[in-house]
Formats: sequence, structure tokens, C-alpha cells
Amino acid sequence: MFISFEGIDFCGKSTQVELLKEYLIKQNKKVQLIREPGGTQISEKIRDILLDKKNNAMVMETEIFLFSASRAQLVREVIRPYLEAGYYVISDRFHDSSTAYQGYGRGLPLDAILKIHNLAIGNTIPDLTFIIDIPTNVALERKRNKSRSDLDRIELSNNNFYEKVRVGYLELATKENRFRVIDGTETIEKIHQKIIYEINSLEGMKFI
Ligand code: T5A
Repeated sequence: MFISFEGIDFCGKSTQVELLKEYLIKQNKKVQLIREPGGTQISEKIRDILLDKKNNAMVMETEIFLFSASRAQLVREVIRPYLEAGYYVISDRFHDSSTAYQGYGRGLPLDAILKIHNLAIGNTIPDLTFIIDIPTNVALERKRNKSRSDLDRIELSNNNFYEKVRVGYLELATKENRFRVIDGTETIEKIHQKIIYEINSLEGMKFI
């Protein structure tokens, strides 16, 4: 099964990805975690360019191509081989991040982004995508716990940008059945239980 986690920065995805990994391993499942951008030697180098605060002159067209280049490499070098070997592949962000951030957030045309996705990932689309949804003011509160010098280029974006990204995610969620929107303001444990429930439900359906 291929599972991706999405949401605005500080929504709590990475926390849930780790908890899910531990849970699946306890169930004797084979699990491969990946993060985007990154996950291969080439993709990690692209990540450094994308998140480097010194690159604040980067235009949105460059941004979408770099995220997609990183993803194209990850799909072929890691995701497809692990899925073929029967692993659960859990991705901390995937192509929906580009649609939400570069499309809805920056304003790049969604039809162009769709074409880029087709080339970068083909039919390697998650079976299940969790959108951990939090209001931007909650994100802002969590962001305040992090020192400004630790924030990356995109995390330095303003609230108006995050508002558009959030709206984008919620709109995306209405378009395909693979999405599950989870209230990210609940406790970490409650969110984890909801995620496990959704995975078990989907797995149960596969056996019917
Ligand atoms: N990006 C990425 C694009 O613009 N386009 C793309 O195509 C892609 C792939 C990636 C950046 O690039 C952008 C999006 C990002 O800005 P990153 O460093 O990988 O950068 O950052 P994130 O993906 O945002 O991941 P983070 O690990 O920084 O944040 P998470 O996963 O949102 O949150 P997490 O789990 O680290 O939690 C944040 C804080 O909240 C607390 C945690 O303890 C932590 O302190 N928390 C909770 N607090 C209260 N209640 C809960 N339920 C909580 N859950 C977690």
C-alpha cells in the first residue's frame, strides 16, 4: 500500500508518519518511509536548493520543476521498487503538495501542474492520502515554538500563502476518493487512531 501524508507546515504529519511506521512494524509489516522533497541522493541535493533561505529569488516555475524532478527520481529509485517488493511505502508529502503549494498557493495553473505530475509520477499515485488539516492560526502558534533561524525558505511564507494552500488541500480532497481529511487539532493519539482505522478499513475492503 502506498500512503501519503499532506497538510500545511506544522500540521503534525511527520509525527503521525513515525507513529504509523511503529504501528505497522508491530504488525510485522514491511515499511519504507520517505520524505519529500528528498529520499534519494539526487533528491536530497534538490531539497537543499529548494529549502535554502539564500535562494529567495527562486521563481515559482523553477520551484515546481525542482520539486517534480526530486519526485521523479524518488518514484523510480525507491517507491516503485519497494511497492513491487510488497512494502508499505509511507510518504511525508507527495505530488499533492505541489498542487497545493505551487498551484493553489503560488498561483501556477493547475492544468500545467497536472501535466507535470503525469510525467514525474505516471500512475504511481497513493492508495490513501491523509490531509492533516489545521487552521493557519494553529500553524502560526506551532511555528512560534521554532526559532526563526531554523525556518526554511518556504516556512518563512506569510499566513495569506498558507491560507491559500489550506483551501487548496480541502478542495483537492473533494476530487478523489483516496483522500481522508483528519482534524489536526485533535490529540496526537486520537489522530493516530483515526489513521489506523482508515487503513484497516481500506485493507478490509481489498479482501472483499
Ligand atoms: N513543499 C513540499 C512544496 O512547496 N511543494 C512540494 O511539492 C513539496 C513536496 C518541505 C517544505 O516544502 C514545501 C512544503 C514545506 O514547506 P519540510 O521540512 O519537509 O519542508 O517540512 P514539512 O513537510 O512541513 O514537515 P515538518 O516536519 O516540518 O512539519 P509537520 O510534519 O507538519 O509537523 P510535525 O509532525 O513536525 O509537528 C509540528 C509541531 O507540532 C507538534 C509537534 O510536536 C511539533 O512540535 N504537534 C502537535 N501539537 C499539538 N497537537 C497535535 N496533534 C500535534 N501534532 C504535532
